[in-house]
Amino acid sequence: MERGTKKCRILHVDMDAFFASVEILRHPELKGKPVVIGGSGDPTRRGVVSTASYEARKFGVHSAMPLRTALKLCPGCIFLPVDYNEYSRVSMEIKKILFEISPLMEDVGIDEAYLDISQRPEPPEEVARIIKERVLRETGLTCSVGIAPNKLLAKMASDLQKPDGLTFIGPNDVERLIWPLGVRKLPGIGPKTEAYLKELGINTIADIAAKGLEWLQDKLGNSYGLYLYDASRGIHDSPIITEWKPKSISREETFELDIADWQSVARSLAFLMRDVAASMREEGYEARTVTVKIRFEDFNTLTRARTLPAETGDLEVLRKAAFECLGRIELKKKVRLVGVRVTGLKPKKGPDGRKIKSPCAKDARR
Ligand code: TTP
Ligand code: MG
Repeated sequence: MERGTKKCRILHVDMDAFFASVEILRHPELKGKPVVIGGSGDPTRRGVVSTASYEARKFGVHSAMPLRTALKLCPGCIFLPVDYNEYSRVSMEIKKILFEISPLMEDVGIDEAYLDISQRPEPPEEVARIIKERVLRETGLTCSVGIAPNKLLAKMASDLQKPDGLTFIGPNDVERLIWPLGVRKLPGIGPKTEAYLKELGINTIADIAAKGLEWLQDKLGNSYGLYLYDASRGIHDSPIITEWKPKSISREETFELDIADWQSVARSLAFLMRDVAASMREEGYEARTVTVKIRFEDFNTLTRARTLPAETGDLEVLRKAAFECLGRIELKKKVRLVGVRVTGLKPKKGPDGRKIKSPCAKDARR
């Protein structure tokens, strides 16, 4: 391994079973028990698993699974509702510690971040120990750390020995540590690409690396093919982006019972739009495009978007655009879910040209 060499300067931190661990902190009696966080916390109702403690994962429970399936797999699991405010608060504490370790920090989600640690005087392994120790002491939570020459390998490294892991991947470790993994472990490969690759006889990252660039580009397009060609060799050069800018802000609501009347759909949309506009204000953004999503009882899903002449944070303008989108969707079946998303975000600037951000701005994930 390339421990301690100058090449390993990117560190990725990912909290272990984040939402569940935060809940266990404030309900210590749940420690060591199978805990599932999702929706309203009632597994007989609709909703999906946000995350599960490692004890619950042994029963096959995982993120994005319907709560009802989780209940079937693990009737003894303890189900709790999502308390996003509390997780955001803890997330900010963690990011503060990481930022103190290195201001070259890229905040990529509620429970993860990249740090460029090349300016630190200590060897990388020591920096990782300091981080793990401070995060545990100051928040009571464990995290997993990956250290590598680039962001791609650092992220894969942090995932290799969860929970409470510390893993190095040097350029010479790719064949041994990365190639045997299933293709889904490569960031950027989702379930659809995984299924497609499987049809092509590609199951592991080594299988990708065995293909030529032309073959990959032919099957998967020029830029994605090139990404996979490089990534399967551990080659990746995207820089640390220190100013975090969300690509979108969205909210959605799944109804307890499918609804048939336009009024209820419209009411939900108005609420969701108001929430999105409040987040935009908190985060200090204006948006150009509003997209409305409607999922019907048969899971058929339609989206309609409206791009405005200029970025705005004005709730009335945003709401009007959202309703215009809704008007373009024929509600001939019962509705299961309503969602709204704003994209084309631009920082809102004050008269002094600086970004306006509410002091209580929250960290937003998906
Ligand atoms: P992850 O880091 O993917 O998962 P985790 O921290 O729960 O577990 P691990 O130890 O494997 O890292 O996501 C961080 C949080 O984001 C997670 O606690 C809950 C939330 N989340 C969702 O709400 N839905 C999802 O589908 C996923 C993957 C995560
Ligand atoms: Mg995590």
